[in-house]
Amino acid sequence: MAHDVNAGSAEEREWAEAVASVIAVDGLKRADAVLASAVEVARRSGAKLPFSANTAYINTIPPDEEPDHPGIREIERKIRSAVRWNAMAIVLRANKTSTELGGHIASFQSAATLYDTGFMHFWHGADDPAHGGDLIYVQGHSSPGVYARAYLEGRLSEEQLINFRQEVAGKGLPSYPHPWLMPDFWQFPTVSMGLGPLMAIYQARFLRYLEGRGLADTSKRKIWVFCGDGEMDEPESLGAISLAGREKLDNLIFVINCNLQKLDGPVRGNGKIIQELEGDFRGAGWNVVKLIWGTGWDELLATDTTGRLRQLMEECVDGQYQTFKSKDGAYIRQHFFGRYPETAAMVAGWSDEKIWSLTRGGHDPRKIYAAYKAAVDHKGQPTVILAKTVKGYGMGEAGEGMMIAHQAKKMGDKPLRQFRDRFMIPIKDEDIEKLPFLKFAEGSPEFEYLKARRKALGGPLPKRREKTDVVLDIPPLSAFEAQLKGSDGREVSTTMAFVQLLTKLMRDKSLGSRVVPIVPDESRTFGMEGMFRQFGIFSHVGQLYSPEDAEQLMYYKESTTGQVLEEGINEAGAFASWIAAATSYSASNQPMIPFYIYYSMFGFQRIGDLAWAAGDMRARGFLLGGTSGRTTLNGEGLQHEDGHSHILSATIPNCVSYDPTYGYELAVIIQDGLRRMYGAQEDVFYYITTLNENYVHPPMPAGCEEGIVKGMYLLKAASAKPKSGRKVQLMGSGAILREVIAGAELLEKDFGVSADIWSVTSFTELRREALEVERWNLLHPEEPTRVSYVANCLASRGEAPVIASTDYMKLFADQIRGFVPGTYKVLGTDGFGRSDFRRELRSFFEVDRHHVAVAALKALAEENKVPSKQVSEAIKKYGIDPERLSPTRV
Ligand SMILES: Cc1ncc(C[n+]2csc(CCOP(=O)(O)OP(=O)(O)O)c2C)c(N)n1
Ligand SMILES: [Mg+2]
Repeated sequence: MAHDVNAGSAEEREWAEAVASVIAVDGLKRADAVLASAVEVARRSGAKLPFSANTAYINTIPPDEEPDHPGIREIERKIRSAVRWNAMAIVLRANKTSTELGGHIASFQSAATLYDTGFMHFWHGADDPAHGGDLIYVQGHSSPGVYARAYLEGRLSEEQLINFRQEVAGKGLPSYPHPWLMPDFWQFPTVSMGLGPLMAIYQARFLRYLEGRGLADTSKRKIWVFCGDGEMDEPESLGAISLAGREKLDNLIFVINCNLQKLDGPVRGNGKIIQELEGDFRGAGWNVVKLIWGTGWDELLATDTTGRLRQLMEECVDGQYQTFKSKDGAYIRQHFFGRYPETAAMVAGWSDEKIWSLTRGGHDPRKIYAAYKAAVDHKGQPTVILAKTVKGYGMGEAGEGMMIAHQAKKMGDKPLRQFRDRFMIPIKDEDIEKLPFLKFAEGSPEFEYLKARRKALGGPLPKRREKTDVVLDIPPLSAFEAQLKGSDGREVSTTMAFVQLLTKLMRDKSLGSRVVPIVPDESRTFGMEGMFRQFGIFSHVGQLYSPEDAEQLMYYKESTTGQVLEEGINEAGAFASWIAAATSYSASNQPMIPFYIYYSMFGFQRIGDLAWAAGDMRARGFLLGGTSGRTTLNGEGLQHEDGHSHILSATIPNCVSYDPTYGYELAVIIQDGLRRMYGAQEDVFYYITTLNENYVHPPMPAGCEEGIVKGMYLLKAASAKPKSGRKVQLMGSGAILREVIAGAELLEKDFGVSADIWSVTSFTELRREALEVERWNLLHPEEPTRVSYVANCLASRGEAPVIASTDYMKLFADQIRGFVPGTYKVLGTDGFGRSDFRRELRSFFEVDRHHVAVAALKALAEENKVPSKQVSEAIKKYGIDPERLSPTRV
């Protein structure tokens, strides 16, 4: 509207006048329709239309389309003021003696009314089974505001508020939303910026999947996501918005709190974050609701016949808007309205106070209600609400609109009093310093109103379900007979064994429909294309084309009831999908069994922070690191060959990881995982590496199930009676176990050394158990000493040096060093990968049969059981160049 109708040629003026008169007489909607049809004529004729992704810098919903706010406004104001006060007091009290604990005041103060309106009027709890409950992703560092409200509702105690950020004694509250630390309260960990928006988009899509698959009615549920405007800088925040638009996720609502500031300073000091985000989201197919100005501005805009005020609003950049709100009414009169005579005249009769009291949209309950209502009613698109607010709203000189707002955790006496006065908080002067928490007595109108609102909306929020009450029958191990009996002489990979096992599980009567195979465009890599036709690929529109391979048995079938989630080349999105499925037992009371299979190299190191969040969220499901092993995925080279995903998985406390060699090991591990996660409902998830190397799989030896699960079992006992101590114990995992077996043969044949062979399915689990034992011994010095499983296994075979070789960095097998009795030598694939034949790579990384044999002889030489000369002989015999550079240096 900043257009001057008097500019341009006579013809242009005529058109502009005509548009202005349609707006004046019939309103904006009519003008939109008239222009849209005129523009369509031009577009069809090939006219180069000017492109703009933006609408004017005013509210999307005009005042005459705002519904009435249905709440009792005065009671709501009192409640909101108490929430504001308590949220601030939580942080101030925690930081009274020192600022060691930290915390944030300014973010929630800018968003208080945005949350309040949701809690009071929109967000459904899960207590009403006919609804199912909305899912709210709270901005991480706004948590004090959510605690403050839960306290008023009687859900948290004063002691808990006092112990904000003091959790160790067990009566405190976590800094941010963490389901791990508050499992009956927080549902979604959001504080690592960008993960919340990404996870929420896939959550919204997963609810559609549950619906499409006929497992749950999720049609009434909405996903609400709160993020900061600074947070939108994260690639993860915007990375999946086109998916939400494409999939028409009208169950998804983003509320972006545009307080124009991030941590250090302005988000877009020289620009306008709301206009930028509007363009991004509109381009991605979203419904955009801009919530910029509070009610006070309506009368000014209504008299803006020249368009000067709109022009000014548009011209003014965010850095300047921030400055205005850190000053006062007089400053705004001079530096904002004063820029043009027309705008100066608009407020000439206004007091400075009246100018100061002009609010931004995100602080106006009526405008927020209108925006939320428009969002929940909107069909066919996700909605983003771009709400303009002031960071540190109400904090005055302690931080309001100031650069330091984000980290302000102290407030002086004067700003505290001003805060109290501004929000009409009933605390006397003499009490203010004590920072008492406000509470409404039971039976008071405020308390009863709070209770009644939540009751009408299906119970309290946030609230997390810890266990599902859906009982599943877990198949016995014998269900996986095909894997247990070996491959009958055929050469297959553990990946093939896995796909067979998965297919079998998908046909299981009890669990089958709950299995969710997830792939990031790698089905054919893993031989899973057979599943397309058998189980279908989920698509909300089904299949609108006839696929090229329609004539074939295993054609590319998309379907509204499809079971496979084919996420495209998108590991972060696929992982977010996995998280939604793996936590569905909690968010939807629907236990689902996701199997996400991917290139192991593009797993933890690519999406590590999401994996950490999955641990926090108590995800239950399976991750399959396919094509794993630095030397086993041989042809693909440096950026594909993974020799460290097991190091990374070991950092997540509730991630149970395995590196199996044989199909039967895989079957035992997966069956045990099903039992633990879906039978006993333990909050763990599994990471299992699989291989693309083909070899013969033996049948399962009797009695090794327990060892497979615990992390090691004796695969083969030393054959001969060892001559004068010529014995070693060899350990191996994954593909390299087979090199270890071959190494044992060389030792026997070439040097008369016999070897026990251990298949180590999990060095990580062995270490964890041993650490627990060690800790127990430390704390119980006078009790009989306990022995770890790994030490016990090795000691049971008599004293002999131990040598381990794996396809991972040495650190992997080194994990158990402290628990191995006697000499321990570790081989591993430290360094960058490269392409070659497997044989060459294993020699290069010094993990092959020859290096196993040399390391074993060296260990024996150190114990004077063989002469050192024999080690040299072996080095020579096996063609090893002792002067070659180490693989970490080339
Ligand atoms: C991945 C990540 N990087 C950095 C941070 C630290 N951090 C916490 S809040 C914040 C600024 C947030 O600004 P904004 O998103 O605008 O939120 P506001 O507080 O203004 O509402 C930063 C940098 C984080 N939590 N996560
Ligand atoms: Mg911000």
